[in-house]
Amino acid sequence: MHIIRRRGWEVAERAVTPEHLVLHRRSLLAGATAMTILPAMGASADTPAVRDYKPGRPLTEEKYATTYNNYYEFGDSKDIWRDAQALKQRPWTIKLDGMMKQPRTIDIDDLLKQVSLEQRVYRHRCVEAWAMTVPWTGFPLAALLKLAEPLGSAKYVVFETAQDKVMSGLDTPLYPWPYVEGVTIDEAGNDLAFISTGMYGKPLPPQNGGPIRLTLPWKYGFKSGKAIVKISFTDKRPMTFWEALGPSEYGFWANVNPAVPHPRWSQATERLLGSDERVPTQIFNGYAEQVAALYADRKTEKLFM
Ligand SMILES: Nc1nc2c(c(=O)[nH]1)N[C@H]1C(S)=C(S)[C@@H](COP(=O)(O)O)O[C@H]1N2
Ligand SMILES: [Mo]
Repeated sequence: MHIIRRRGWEVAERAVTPEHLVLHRRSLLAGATAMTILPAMGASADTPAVRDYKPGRPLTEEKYATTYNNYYEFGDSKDIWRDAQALKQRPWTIKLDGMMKQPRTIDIDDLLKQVSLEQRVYRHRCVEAWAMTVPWTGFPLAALLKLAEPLGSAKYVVFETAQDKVMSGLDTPLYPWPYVEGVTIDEAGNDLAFISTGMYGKPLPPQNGGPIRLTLPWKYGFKSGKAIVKISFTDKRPMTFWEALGPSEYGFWANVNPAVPHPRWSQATERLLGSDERVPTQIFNGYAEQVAALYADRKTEKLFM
C-alpha cells in the first residue's frame, strides 16, 4: 500500500495542484508504485487529506520541470532532456562504502523494497535564481542511513553520480568529474532530506536525475546530485564538484539565503519556471523551522554560499 504522509512543511494539496493533476492523482501514483515496487499491485493509493497549511505556490507544470534542466554531464545548456533519454535506468546499482558497518553494493530495486515510498511537494531553488515546485516520490535519506548503519565516527555522507558513455559533457575536461556532493550526517538525518525516485507520480525521468537522486529543498539545487551511483561515509569533509570549480561562488554548505548575494548576481528573488513571475526568496528556501537548528553551532562557517 502506498501511503502518502503529509507534514507541516508540505504545501496544501489544493493550493499547489493544478486541476488535471488532482483528477489523475490516484492513477499516477499507482503507476509510479507499479513501476518501481510491486508490479501486480492494484491502485490503492489513498487520497491525502487536504490540510490548511500556509499558502503555497502553484505546482510547476510537469512540462517545464522536465524540459529545463541543469545536468552538466549532458552539457551546459538547459536543453538536455532529449539526450538524457539515452541513460539506461536499469539495471542500476549503488555502492555503499566507507565508514559503515558492512560496505556493499545494492541493486536499486532491492533498496526500494526496503523503504516505504511517500510523496512530498517541495520547492526547489537553483543558485541561478530560478525555482520550481515539484511533487517528488521517494523516501527519507534517514531511511537509507538506517539501512547503511554508518559508524559513529562518520561525519559526512558523500554522493557520487554516474559517469556514462552517453554523457557527452564528460568529454569537457574543464570539469572535475565525477559530480560529487556531500552533507553532514546531521543534515542527512534531517526529516526534509529526501531521496527521489519519482516525480509527478511517475518514475523519475533521466533528465531530472533518474533513476535516483538527492532532494535537499533548503539548499541550492546543485547540492541535489542526480543519478547517484555511490554513497560513502567519511570523517573528512569532501571536496564537491562546484566547490572545486569555483570556491568563491559555490561552497560546501550552500543553504539558501536571499540576503547573501552570489558574487555575480542577487539572490533576493527567484523566477518561477513556466512563468515570468518573480517572487521573494526565503531563508533556507522557506524551511528554516525544520533545519535552522542544524546550524546553531556552526555560526563561523560560510553557511550560505
Ligand atoms: N549529476 C548532476 N546532478 C545535478 C546537476 C548536474 O549538473 N549533475 N545539476 C544540479 C543543479 S545546479 C540543479 S539546479 C538541479 C536541477 O535539477 P532539475 O534539472 O531536476 O531541475 O540538479 C542538480 N544536480
Ligand atoms: Mo542549480
